[in-house]
Amino acid sequence: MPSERDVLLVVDVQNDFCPGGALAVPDGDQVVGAINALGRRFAEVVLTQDWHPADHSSFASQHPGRQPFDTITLDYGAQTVWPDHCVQSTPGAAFHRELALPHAALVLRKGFRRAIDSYSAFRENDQRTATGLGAYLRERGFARVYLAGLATDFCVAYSALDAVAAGFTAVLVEDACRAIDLNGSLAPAMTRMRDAGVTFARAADVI
Ligand code: VGL
Ligand code: ZN
Repeated sequence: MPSERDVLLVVDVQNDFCPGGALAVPDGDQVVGAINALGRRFAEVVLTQDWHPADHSSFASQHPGRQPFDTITLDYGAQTVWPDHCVQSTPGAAFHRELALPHAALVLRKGFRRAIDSYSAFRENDQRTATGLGAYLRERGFARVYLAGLATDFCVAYSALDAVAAGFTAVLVEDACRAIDLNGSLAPAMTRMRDAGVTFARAADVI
């Protein structure tokens, strides 16, 4: 059972990552039921919301000759380019309509700087620009972060790794996440998390 030092971090459960969305994660909408059930067990819930300007540098459309899912080099290094997704204030950027976490105290938007993508809820892809979430959670007295949402191998994995790097215990609720699995990206993401000390749980074990 979660304690008062535990927080549930719900990553990017937005229309564009669900079936029919611009960057649909296979079965992405299937996480909603488990996340709602988890949410009822946590006094503290934080949501992240991928939130890009229309000309965001992670969009393939901004790089002539590039296709979605290509890898390009930006100032800070390699960056996968994606279909345009989660554009600020569009329906695709809205949370899935059945997500029911009314008590969530913080919605953390990320990826709003044109030149820097942000998979992680803690730190942007330049690996320097902090989002402030680590300081927020520490000041609020949390020690352990449970993670759920989309996508396991991108925003969830980067968030879990950075949670550990920031000194938190991180627990990935595996069946409350779904992966993009781009060119087999899920397996190495799971290995990196395990090696970093992220632990894995099933929603039924937490609920
Ligand atoms: C994500 C790719 C681009 C994610 C966000 O939420 O995992 N992936 N933007
Ligand atoms: Zn994005």
